[in-house]
Amino acid sequence: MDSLKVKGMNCQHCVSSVTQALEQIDSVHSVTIDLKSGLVQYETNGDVDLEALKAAIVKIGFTPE
Ligand SMILES: [Cu+2]
Repeated sequence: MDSLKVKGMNCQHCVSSVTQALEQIDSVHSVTIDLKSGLVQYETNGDVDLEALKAAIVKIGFTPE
């Protein structure tokens, strides 16, 4: 289980958007997000480029830390 913090999520729609954006990346699955803390947890199968993950989040308008 890996995690990162994301800023800018303020409702369940934001959570769904970020979840979907991450799940579209090959090898990322089981995305769990705590809205209050902005903590995004996820499982990966093998190598995932953290920068690609962050880019997917930025692309939909949120800010990874
Ligand atoms: Cu929202």
